[in-house]
Amino acid sequence: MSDKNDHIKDLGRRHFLRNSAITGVAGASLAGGFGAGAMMGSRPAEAAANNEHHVGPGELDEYYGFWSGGHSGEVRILGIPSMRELLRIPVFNVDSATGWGITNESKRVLGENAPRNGDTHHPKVSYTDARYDGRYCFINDKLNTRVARIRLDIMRADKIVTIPNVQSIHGLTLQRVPRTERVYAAGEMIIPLGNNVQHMDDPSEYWTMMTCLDADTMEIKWQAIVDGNLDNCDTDYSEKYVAASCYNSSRGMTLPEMMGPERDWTVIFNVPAIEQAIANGESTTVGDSAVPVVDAREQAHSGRNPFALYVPTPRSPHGVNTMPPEGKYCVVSGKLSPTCTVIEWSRVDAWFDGSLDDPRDTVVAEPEVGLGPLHTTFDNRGNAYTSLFLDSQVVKWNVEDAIRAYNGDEVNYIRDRIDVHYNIGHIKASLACSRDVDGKYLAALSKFSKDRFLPVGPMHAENDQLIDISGQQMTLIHDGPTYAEPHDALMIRADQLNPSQTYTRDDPYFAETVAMARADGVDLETANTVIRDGNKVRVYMTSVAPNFGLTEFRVKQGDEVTVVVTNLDNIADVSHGFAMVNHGINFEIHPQQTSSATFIADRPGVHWYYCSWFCHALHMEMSGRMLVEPA
Ligand code: RUQ
Ligand code: CUA
Repeated sequence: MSDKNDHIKDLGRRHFLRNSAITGVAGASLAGGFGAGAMMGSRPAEAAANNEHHVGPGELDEYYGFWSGGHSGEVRILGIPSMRELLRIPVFNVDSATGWGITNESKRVLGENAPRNGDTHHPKVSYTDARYDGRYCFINDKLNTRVARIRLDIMRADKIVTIPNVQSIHGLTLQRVPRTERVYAAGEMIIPLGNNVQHMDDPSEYWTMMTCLDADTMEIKWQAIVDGNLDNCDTDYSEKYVAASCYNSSRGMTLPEMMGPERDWTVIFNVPAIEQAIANGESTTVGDSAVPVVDAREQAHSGRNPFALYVPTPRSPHGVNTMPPEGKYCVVSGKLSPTCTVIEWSRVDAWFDGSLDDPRDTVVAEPEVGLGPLHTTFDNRGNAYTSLFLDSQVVKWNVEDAIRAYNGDEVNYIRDRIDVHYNIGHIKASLACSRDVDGKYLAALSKFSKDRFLPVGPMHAENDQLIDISGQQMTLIHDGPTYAEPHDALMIRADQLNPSQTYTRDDPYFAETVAMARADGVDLETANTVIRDGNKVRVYMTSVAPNFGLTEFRVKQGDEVTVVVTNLDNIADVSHGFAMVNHGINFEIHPQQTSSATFIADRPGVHWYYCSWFCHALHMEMSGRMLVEPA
């Protein structure tokens, strides 16, 4: 224990690293608050408070955390405050342990020929009345321009949609009230409309779009073409607006071109106006996609743009976060500007209804917070917390005081700063995207762990830190090393989720496999049989620890074999696996689940299959033989 504390209290080392990061942007001007921050950063922030937050063996956590898995392509569930990793949910990737990407059921979700990797950034859990309802988690794939929906009863993706007409989905957010009916997906990269090769060499013809999906069907409702590009996004607490940051308002192709302007913007889409226009038939389509598209670019409208409000925002802004619990303000974090821009949603109403003229008049504060502000989160006491990538700090500031300062009052809105290790990206406080915001914990996702953990070669762990924000001062209470590369996280209360302990036999996840069995005249719960259909062979078997219903089956070389296993065990946690040696087949079969996989039996001889999830004292013996007769 004392060893660990000595290790993390080695402040000299952290100071060295933080100061060297600042040197990189020497010359940037910073207002008051920063000096105080440097001072506060030197207090021993890692509390002896560890005990208070300790979750002992056998104790359950207070919150579920949903973490994106970045370019691992998955989503992870952590327990908070222990930061124990509870589950990895494979989404866009192939998972050796569960057979995701290998089973027929997962291939139906993924698409047969879809890419088997991805880059997950922004997990969002569905809402009813701006409170988490525990139904779905939505996640974007920046790499292959997709959006997935994960069922939170079984923790498996049930829909994956490729978004047409855009490249790279980055920002992802959800409608909050009356419930999540819409999912918003922000296209980041700009391309010619329809990727028309005629415009390949003319970047002035490159554009991107905001996409709106129906959360229930996962069909695409509409797209809106915008000026600039789209980065992060968030909705208000009505059903009206979605706001997105734009870091490439100049539509540059190179870094210097993208960094050009002092101000880019926040674009705010008027959803009812867009949907009304589509209902009136005032939309077009692009390329071969049938999705209705509206034009929200300024050039398309001679008067006031009915679809989008562009609020000038300094500079290359990044995070967009609506403040709970009422959703009065939206905070856009400045990245290359040491400021956050606070937009008041009611003034957005005023701009769209014509009672406000200057888009900048929707801005009610622009506090200077520190270097490299990326994302902002909130407590339930009127404070915002912004991640500072370059300062390697979290800064706590008061929103109403920042508004007073913007109006000319002499007031210090900075409340506290804490060092994080190192170079933080996303930040999220418990329940901070919902009405139930409770101001207890804050997850700080740091991009570099440097010296925080034992070295494991050139690839270092990331460092997800947990900060207690319940008091005046923030207290660091945990480091959590994490595998490449979570981008974002959210925490919901344990009682807001009610995951299934076993499958039910009528689960739609394997309904098509059940229908296939029915067409073969097979009752999955009793039959252990082989059906031949030309050179297609379907092998149906049950599993009950420690036995497969079939200990051998016989096929011919070249047959396409589909093995379907139904786990009749009904006790939570008695899972089996089906692994066919030398055939790359392995999948999970949890209690009451049916799973299947298809492969070619291309080599004559004896091929063993075995159970791959340790299920019983005789688990090793839970096996059988596939006998392949030569052609
Ligand atoms: S982004 S580190 Cu993909 Cu959410 Cu900001
Ligand atoms: Cu069944 Cu191991």
